[in-house]
Amino acid sequence: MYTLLSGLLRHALKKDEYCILILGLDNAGKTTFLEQTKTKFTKNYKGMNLGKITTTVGLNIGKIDISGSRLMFWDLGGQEELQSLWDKYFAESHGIIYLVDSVDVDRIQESKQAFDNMLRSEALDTVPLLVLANKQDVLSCATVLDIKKAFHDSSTHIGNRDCMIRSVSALTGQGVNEGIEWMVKCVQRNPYRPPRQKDGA
Ligand code: G3D
Repeated sequence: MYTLLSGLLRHALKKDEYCILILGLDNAGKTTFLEQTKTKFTKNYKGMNLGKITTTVGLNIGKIDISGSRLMFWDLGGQEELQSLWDKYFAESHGIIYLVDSVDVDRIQESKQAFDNMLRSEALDTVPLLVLANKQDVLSCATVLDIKKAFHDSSTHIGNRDCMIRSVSALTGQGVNEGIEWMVKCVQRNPYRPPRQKDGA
């Protein structure tokens, strides 16, 4: 009886888990975005001072629980030499959040190039993509329309997967909730990448 009950309890506590990669060039705001996301979606989370975050070198990991699922985030370093490691994580991923630094207009083409390289991977064919035009709190930044124009011809590689571009400020939190809520809906309805089952604790 105890075994049956504890088995049922374990089953009831299991959560669907999705792995979301946070990608983009170095300095795009990936780590700030991850910290902001954890702050917004984790009760009593006391994270880092968002203004004091330094660029991702290597890997940062975070998790949140939302809409009955768990999202595991992998924030990967965006330096050129680290971009070649991104594809090692593609097969395991359920969604991609790609950050563009809207202030550093001189690097928008470089960012688009890294994005196009990423899209060439067949391992991402069915994976939803959320492109975030970050740092929209800065008055002089490129608008989301400017970023859409710059990324326009990437759309030929997108195919049928869910894709959205939206504006965000990882620093102030503007647009973060909406982006994460869009992503969780996409991964939950994607039949091609079923979730992993994890204990809810
Ligand atoms: P990365 O992980 O992609 O390399 P970080 O990027 O999160 O380390 O951010 C790089 C710099 O951009 C940081 O500033 C950070 O504060 C800033 N930043 C990130 N997101 C935003 C944003 O939405 N608005 C503004 N204004 N700045 C942002 P420093 O000065 O530490 O280099």
